[in-house]
This record gives sequence, structure tokens and C-alpha cells, in this order.
Amino acid sequence: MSIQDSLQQKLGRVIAEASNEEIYSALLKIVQEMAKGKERPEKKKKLYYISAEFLIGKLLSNNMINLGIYNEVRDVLAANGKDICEIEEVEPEPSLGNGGLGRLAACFLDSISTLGLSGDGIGLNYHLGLFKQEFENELQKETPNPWIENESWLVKTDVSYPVSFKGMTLNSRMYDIEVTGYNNMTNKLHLFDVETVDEDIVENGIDFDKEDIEKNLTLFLYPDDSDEKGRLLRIYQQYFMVSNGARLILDECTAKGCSLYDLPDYAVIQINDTHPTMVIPELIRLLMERGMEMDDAIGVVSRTCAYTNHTILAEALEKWPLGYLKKVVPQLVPIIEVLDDKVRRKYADESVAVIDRNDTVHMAHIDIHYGFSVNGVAALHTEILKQNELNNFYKIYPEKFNNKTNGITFRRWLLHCNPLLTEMLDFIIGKGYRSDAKQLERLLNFRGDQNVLSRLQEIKKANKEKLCEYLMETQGIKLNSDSIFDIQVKRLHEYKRQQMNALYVIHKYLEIKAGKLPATPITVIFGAKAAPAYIIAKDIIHLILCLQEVINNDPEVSPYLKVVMVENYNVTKAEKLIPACDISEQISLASKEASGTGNMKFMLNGAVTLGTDDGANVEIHELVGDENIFVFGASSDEVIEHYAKADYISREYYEKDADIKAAVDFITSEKVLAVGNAENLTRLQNELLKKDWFMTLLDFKAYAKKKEEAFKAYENKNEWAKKMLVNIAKAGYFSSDRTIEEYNRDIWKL
Ligand code: 4GP
Repeated sequence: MSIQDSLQQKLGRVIAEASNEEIYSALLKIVQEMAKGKERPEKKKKLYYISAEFLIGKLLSNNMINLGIYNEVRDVLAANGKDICEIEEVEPEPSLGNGGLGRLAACFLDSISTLGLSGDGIGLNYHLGLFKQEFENELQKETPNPWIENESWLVKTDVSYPVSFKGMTLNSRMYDIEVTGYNNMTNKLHLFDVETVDEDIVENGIDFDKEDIEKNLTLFLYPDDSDEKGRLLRIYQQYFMVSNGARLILDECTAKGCSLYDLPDYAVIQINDTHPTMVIPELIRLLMERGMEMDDAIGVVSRTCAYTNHTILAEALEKWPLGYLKKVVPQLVPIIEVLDDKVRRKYADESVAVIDRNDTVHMAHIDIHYGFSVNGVAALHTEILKQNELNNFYKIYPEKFNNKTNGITFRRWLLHCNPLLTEMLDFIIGKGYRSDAKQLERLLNFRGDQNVLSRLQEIKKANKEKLCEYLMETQGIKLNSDSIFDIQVKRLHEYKRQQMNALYVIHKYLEIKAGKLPATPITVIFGAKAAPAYIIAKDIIHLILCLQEVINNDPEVSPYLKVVMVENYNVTKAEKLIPACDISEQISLASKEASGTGNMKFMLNGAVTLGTDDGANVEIHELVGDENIFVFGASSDEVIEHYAKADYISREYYEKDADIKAAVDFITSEKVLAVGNAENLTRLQNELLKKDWFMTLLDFKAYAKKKEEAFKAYENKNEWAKKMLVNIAKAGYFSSDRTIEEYNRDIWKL
């Protein structure tokens, strides 16, 4: 049946008369039916990707692209007076992730299906997601982000397990989302939930009774853990996720004839960061329950589990007091004690213990000792893990350590989000790059082709205009599409240094005030959520929102400089921002950003990176060469040395440089205080002067200088277009298809 006919049949009337909501719902059903028909036949060995987050984004268009019906649907709708973009607006974005590691998990699911590999995701079905960000009085306000509607991509299954906590058993329910591959099979994302969750217990923004586990278990992703109740809730969530996951895995494997001693032949479990670490002791416990000796169970599990590290920040390497585990999952405690005991018998080095002298359990240590693979997510990151952060482990298990540089799915981050560029690429280099990303390099042959260079500029301009319209509609902000779009979008964290970009904005403002005008106007765009309990991060948002007020309303300055903080930055907004970007801000303190994946999305869409030699920027730099990237700042070795010697004193930089001083002082100037709060602004200023743990002032001058260079380079439109072209052409390496092939080749062996 043609798309036109099946749509009409589902709608029960002609398309032209249906509402956008009705069309969305009909398309959802059509896609679900098509996806069902493509389910992968069971193979012996399967990958299970366990993750607290899956930042999957809206699914309709991506699924249609992957099923090969997008263009037809778009044309049928258009012929009936309907705009596919408006239908897309109807879909709520699933709120199942926070940042990079969640979005990576989503890209991976796409590539796993696209490559025809057998692999499912396992996670939790958070009803209210992370949180929705609203701006009120120049401050971030958090509200619930409900996304589950009567009709959604979630399919209720009959899979359910009783999960026991101390003094309580909760029955789970598994929901599935089909993951369609590009021209290939579908896999599944399994999301576990409890039916007793009650959204009505949330009040006052995102407050709720943290002890009412039956009602709150799957309400929010990353509930506030600044108090003990919040931390215990996270343990409840994590155990619920892994206990369900472990049983599903064992059930699926035994159904295929696995004896459980041969589990590693049937299953490989990729543990995405430390949140799912308890799957290791839980699997051991379940195997023992099924009659296996403990030592055998430990051996089997150790050959089944692999661990990915996504950060070197100590705060993100989870540690739980043993006492907390006793309160929530006492059944795991004796197992974790044995795991610790075995390590202690073999290695005298206290730093590799599972349970330290303060009775704190180091989750990553469990993963490293009792998993067969440990990987970092970019070459530099893996080196830092090996040589610094996890060096004591690397000395014990050099063979376990490996690098898997991150990647992104080109289906979402090119085909879907940038149809104009896609069309141009199809036309000049053929469609082969869609499944073999390396073919993008063919674009290099057109470096001297004036038509191609002009077309690239036209496409960028069109995407900027589209973004302007969107920001006007959604936030009432008027931007100039002829200005340079300089964009920094990512989680808000001091190490990512949005504060350095904000200081630069101040610096530029002061320059313009003093009569030094930029050749081309500049638009600086931010998008970021701050964790609700992360005070300084929220102060940085406050500063940016204040600058937006001050600068955009200053008639002397606003024709040359504008600042925008996009509200509630998420995947949907990223899809609109990234294709419109000229300069991609990747300015983390070297050694701190594990990889970054936004950097890859920007380059693929023809933005030029302004960044430090950190994370995957290093690999981008190598690929595009010095002329096609703007790199500045202290190297990771220098930074590591500063930390080792504890010799960085931010105040010295402030005192010896007039520009730095002026920018930092401006934070609490009359102008900013007129629109902002003294408490937040003073706190942030003090943080920069007294601590500045992520060395903002150290790199500020180098940053400002490089940025000027980038702006100057932008003036030569043709040369800039060549830089765009080289960035697009060299982005092929960052396809998540390549990353997944490497995971499969080295770790999963499916
Ligand atoms: C992120 C890292 O910060 C980022 O560099 C990396 O690209 C991404 O993981 C995927 O590997 N980490 C997180 C987190 O999102 O929550 O630790």
C-alpha cells in the first residue's frame, strides 16, 4: 500500500482535513508497524548496553529516514497542504537523558541497528525526565518535563520482575521502544518502570517526597543527591535498573540454550559509566541463586561485563557508603565484601580497593577488577586514564585498557537536521557517504570549486535564517542572520568554561563601548542546563542571562553584539542550532573533557572549531590541520602539572592584566546589578578570584586572541567556506558506525 493510502486508512479521512496531531498519531502507528516487520532474528550472542540515560530525541523523522520513507511522507503531506516540520513539532521529546553519555548511547543504538548487529539498550522509563528549564528573573527554574502521552513510542510488554529492596518488593514493568537502523534491522530499547509511580507527588517545581520509593522510583533522572535521601533514591533507581536488566539477560540467554557457565558466549554487557555497576554483584547473586558456586559466578560475570569511562572528574566517579547499600540492597553487601576481599588479597595497593578504609564503595573499581575491558572515549582521554587517573589499575591490567573514540549518527546529525547540506552532498559526491561516512572525503576534490563554496555559504545562511525565525517565535529574540553565529551548547559545568565565554562577551562589550567595532556583528549563543544543586553553574547561567539583558538592550552595542541563552536546551534545539553555527566553542580546560560529541556534530555541519587541545578536539585538529581549526590555551600536560604543583593562583592573572580585571569587575558592575542579583554575581566573581578550579583566567587571554583571529578569518568568505568544506569532508571518522565497528571488533565480538 502506498504511504498516501495507509495514511488515509489510519486517519479514516482525507489527509487535508486531518489535524497535525492526528497525522502524527497515524504516522507513529505506520512507523511502528513497519519497524515491527524488521525485527532482527535472534542470534546466539547479543550485546546489552546498560545506561542510566538514553537521550534519544524525537523519533518520528529519524525513524522515517531510517525506514526509507521520509521523502515520500514529506511529499505526500505537502501535496495535501501539510508541512512535515509542523507534524514534527507535535511530538514531545523523550526526556531520558542529560548530556553526552546519554546522547552517545542513543547514537550507538542507531549504529548498532544500522550495522545489523544484535544489541539492545536497557534503562529506566523516567516519567518526568531530567527537568525542564525555564528562565525567570534571569535565573534557571526547574519544572517537571512530562513526555509520555497516551500514544507514544513505548510499547508495554508482559515482562515483569519482582525486585526486592530491604523490607520491600516492587514489581517492574518493561516497556520497549523499537530502534530502527538505517536500511536495516531493528533492535530494542528496554525501559523498566514501576506501575505505582505517582506524578502528583511532585510540587513546587520538582520537589517530592524522596522516601516514598513506590511512588517516586522512576519519576526523575538524577534526582537531587545533595542529601542522604536523594543519594539513597539513586541507589534504589540503579539497583532497580540492573536487577531487571540482569534477569532479562539471564532469561533471554537460557531461552537460547545457554547453560549460564557459557554466559559470555551469549551475552556481553557494556556498562555505560558507573551508574549500572551494581549489575556485576547482582548477576553474581542471581547466578548463585541458580546454583552456581561463587567463584564460578564471579568468573562468568567478569568475562561478560565491559566498562566505559566518560569522565575523569572525581565527582562523577561514583562512590557509595557501604552503609547506604546496607539500607537499600543488603543482599549485595556480602558479595561486594567478597569482591573487595579478593582484591585485597592480591594487591596491597590501597588505592585499588573496592571498599576503602572509610567503608566507601568505589563503583568504578568494581568495573575495572570485574570487567574484561575498560575504555576511554577519545585518544587523549584514554591516555590520561592510563597514565594518570587510573594508572594504578593500568599497571595491573594493561591488557584491559583500550580507546574507543566517540562518534555520532549521521542520520540524525546530518540527514535529518541539515537537509540542504545533505541534498548538496548527495548531488556532488553521491549517496554512498550515508552508510560509508569516509566517502565524505570526496568533498575535498571540490575545494577549488567556486560553485560548491558559494553553495556552502548559501546553505549556512539559510540555516541561520531558519534559526532566527525559531528563536523569534519561541523566545521573542530578534537576531541578525548576517552576523557571525558563535555557539556554545552543552551541559553547564565549570570545566566546560561557559564562564570564560561570558567573560569574553563582557570584554567585547567593553571594547564596543570604547568605540572598537567588529567588522561583522557577532551573535553569541549559549544553551545549557545546570544541575539543580550545582550553585556556581546556576550563577553562570544568571550572569549570561543578565548579559543578554544588558547587551541586547543597549542600542550602542546591540547592532554589533548580541547574546542569547536558549531556554531548555535539548536534542530538538540542538538540531536547529548546530546547522546554523559558524564558530563551534569547545573550550574546556585541557585534560578535562573526556571527548565531546557536540564538537563532531558542529564540524559535520560546517562549523569551524574554536577550542583547546582537549578530548576529541585533538583528533579533529589532527584531521583538519592547523588551518581549519582555531586552537588555543594550556596543554593537558601543562594543566596536569599545575594541579600537581598546586601553583595556579587566579588572582595573579586578574591583577596583572587590565582586560581580565575589567571583565571580572564588570560581573558586579552597576549595569549588571541593575538586572541581576548581587548574591549570585558576587559569589561567581569570588569563585573566579579565589578558586577558579578550572583555570579560566589562565587561558582567557589566549582565548580572546584566538577568537579575534577566527573573526578576522571569517571576513574572507571564500577562505572560510574552504574551512567549512574541509571540516565536513573530514568528519567521516566521527561516524558512530566507525565507533561501533571498533567496539564490536575489540570488545563485543558479536
Ligand atoms: C560525557 C563527557 O563529558 C563527554 O566529554 C563525552 O563526550 C560524553 O560523556 C560521551 O562519552 N560525560 C557525561 C557524564 O555526560 O555525565 O559524565
